[in-house]
Amino acid sequence: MIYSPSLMCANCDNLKQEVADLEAAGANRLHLDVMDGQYVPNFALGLGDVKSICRNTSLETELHMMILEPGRYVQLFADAGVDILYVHPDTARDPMAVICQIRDAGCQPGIVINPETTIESLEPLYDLVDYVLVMGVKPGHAGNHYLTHVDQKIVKLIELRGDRTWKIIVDGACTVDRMKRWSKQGVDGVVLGTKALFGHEGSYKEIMDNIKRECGD
Ligand code: S6P
Ligand code: MG
Repeated sequence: MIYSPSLMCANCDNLKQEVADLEAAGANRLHLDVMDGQYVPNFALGLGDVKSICRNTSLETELHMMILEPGRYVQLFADAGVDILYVHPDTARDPMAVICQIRDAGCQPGIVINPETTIESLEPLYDLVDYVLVMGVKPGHAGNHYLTHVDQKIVKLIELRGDRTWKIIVDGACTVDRMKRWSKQGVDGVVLGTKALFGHEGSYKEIMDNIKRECGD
């Protein structure tokens, strides 16, 4: 499993130390949420945070763009040092062009499936990307409640993928119980937020060790 802690849930007073602690705890990559206050009613990490995190980690970084017309900012994030860029197809006039832009900028592209978006409607895009990020919650905030119909979508998406090579990552309300199930079903990675990692008793290392014991390494 790829375990990707969401830095919007970390202690923003001390991001550099948080990054070091998450690395030492065994995180596989770092998840960076960027919001524009329009596509979703919130703001999360800023460009300065993104640059600082990329500068201070040896882990891969994945940036989740919750912004309208994200094509305008692909190069900016690539220059900031981000490795993977996720686009919500409904934010772009031409999502395929944004995916190509991401590759041309030297990053790996991913698309995001919102809870209300059907798996079938994105079929033309799957084989163009390296990652498919399935939202388990309405995007915009950490701590949102899990939408149970997503369970079925995950199973369906794994089935539809067959032996194709893009990876499936789940973002939002990833609890230990759900991660354990998804891992057995064939999900490749999860975003760790407030449900499993941040704000819990114990060090990041202790919590991550337990997650890996329960859900697989
Ligand atoms: C939500 C964002 C996510 C959250 C993360 C929070 O819009 O895309 O990446 O930061 O999922 O996790 P949790 O466990 O608090 O729901
Ligand atoms: Mg996210």
